[in-house]
Amino acid sequence: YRFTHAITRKPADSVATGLRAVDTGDPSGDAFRAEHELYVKALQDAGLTVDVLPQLESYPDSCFVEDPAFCLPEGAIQLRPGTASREGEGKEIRAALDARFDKVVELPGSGYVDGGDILMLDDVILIGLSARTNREGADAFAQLLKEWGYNAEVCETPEGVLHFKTACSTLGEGVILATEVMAKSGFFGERKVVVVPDGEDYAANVIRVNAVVLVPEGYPKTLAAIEAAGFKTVVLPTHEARKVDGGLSCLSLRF
Ligand code: CIR
Repeated sequence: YRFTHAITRKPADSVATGLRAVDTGDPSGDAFRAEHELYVKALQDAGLTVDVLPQLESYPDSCFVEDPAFCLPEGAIQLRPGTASREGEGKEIRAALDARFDKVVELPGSGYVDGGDILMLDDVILIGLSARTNREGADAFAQLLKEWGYNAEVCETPEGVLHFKTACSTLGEGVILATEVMAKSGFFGERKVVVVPDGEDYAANVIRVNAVVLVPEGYPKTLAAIEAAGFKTVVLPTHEARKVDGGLSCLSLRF
């Protein structure tokens, strides 16, 4: 599958107050925007037309555009992020979705789904229940996907993992990258899994964009494992995003 477009949003200065499980210091808006520019450039180099939405100070976590929407060739789904400070981000991204898709629908019902909990595999879309994605939201989303002709399955994100995709990614050609805990979960059946080497769990969140896999800087063992599995890589700094539990996938919607 070839992506042609991405939607991103410039990090705001308010990202300094972004949500995080463990405080390792506040990210700086300036430093984050510098890393974000490299990220946008890497998507462009991979062949994508990239929309960069303006920074949105009223939503500190709004640069993580993966969470309020999900995009498929058939259309886009406006989601309802499952934490109070982010719930309104679905409405904020709606116009950008409408500009790129003929069909845009809102997640039916009143449940919650964060895009970070949705993993697209070749033959199934996995939806992880988490502190952000609840049963009502996941079931409504799965139902919608079925109506669109997709196979969807709801599973439990392992304890202590923010989003399902914090701990796993699609590398392409049917191969998954996953932390050891996620690899042992049984969610992936007989599929080929590259396990993230010890101590590098953060690097489980990578993105395959056309010919390359974007990998966070500072995880040499994971980088080597991905390359050994036959994938071409591009390394990007994510030091500011990491301070607020963000990674490479969270920073864009790709379609
Ligand atoms: C949050 O807690 O919502 C943000 N600080 C980080 C969101 C990361 N998004 C993702 O994993 N999809």
